[in-house]
Amino acid sequence: MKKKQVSIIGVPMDLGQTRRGVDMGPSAIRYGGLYERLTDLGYTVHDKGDITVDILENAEQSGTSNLKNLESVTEASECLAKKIEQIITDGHFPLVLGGDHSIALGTLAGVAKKHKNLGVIWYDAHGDLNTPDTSPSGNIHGMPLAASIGIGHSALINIGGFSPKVKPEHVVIIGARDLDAGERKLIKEKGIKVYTMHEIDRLGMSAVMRKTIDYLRERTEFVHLSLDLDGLDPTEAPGVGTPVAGGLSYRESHLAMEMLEESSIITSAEFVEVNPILDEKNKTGAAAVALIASLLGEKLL
Ligand code: 6HN
Ligand code: MN
Ligand code: MN
Ligand code: MN
Repeated sequence: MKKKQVSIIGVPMDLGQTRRGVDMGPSAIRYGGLYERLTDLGYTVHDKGDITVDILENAEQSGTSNLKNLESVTEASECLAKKIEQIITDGHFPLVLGGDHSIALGTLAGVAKKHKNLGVIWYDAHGDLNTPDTSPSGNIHGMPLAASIGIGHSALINIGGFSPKVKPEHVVIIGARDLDAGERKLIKEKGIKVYTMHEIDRLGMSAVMRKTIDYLRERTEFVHLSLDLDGLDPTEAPGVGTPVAGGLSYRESHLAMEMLEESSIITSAEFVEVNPILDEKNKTGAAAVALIASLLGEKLL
């Protein structure tokens, strides 16, 4: 039997927001023992290293929009998209390590180029559905999901040379608890499925994941998981730049990964927003590793 192949790619990106240190996220996840954890599961692991991202000191500021570091983010996204495309062409599972959530622009461009009829699970405290007009911050990490459904700044929408990457009705957001006014409006207008913390508390994570899996199975052929560590509660994942209280527990997140693994629907994944400067002894990096291992088949027994 052919061994399962995973290709890892790190994106040391901190230009989509303003808390420095998240560019060290890929290293923190690697130091958490990712390679060994995956080889122990029987995977052949190809760590492709990190893509090159401008440092803040050298990032160009064109001043033509309110988006911070737009040129540098766009450039890194184009580069990431090409790498992801190649990984999928090679028949490997793409696993992207962030880096702030703006990197999803590039990941989804690469994935969507190869995988038509794509679904997306956005596991996050936030919707990341802002546009230049609705963003309270000008931070691009609050915009990648909007751009991926085709809404927002043209430079972000057109990464990879096509738009949209995913249809709004093929997106499921899980864990939301901090949505800006413009994001709420967009969710209603576009009919995006959202399981906020309210629904998760009422229904339980098991039911939410069952519904999510059924929903995407009926509508899509491939599913990308974009997991922002701030979806977890800050007590269990303190190393994130935009923490929001009242989040998903480590146990709920673990169950979610196990259910996704059992369902076999996930065809690519990214784990983002790990900021080791804000972390406590790499707790968040270690949580990311454990969740990745569960997603890729690690069992308790
Ligand atoms: N993230 N909604 C806020 C903004 O600035 O647009 C926060 C975004 C956080 C984004 O955590 O990936
Ligand atoms: Mn996010
Ligand atoms: Mn977030
Ligand atoms: Mn907010």
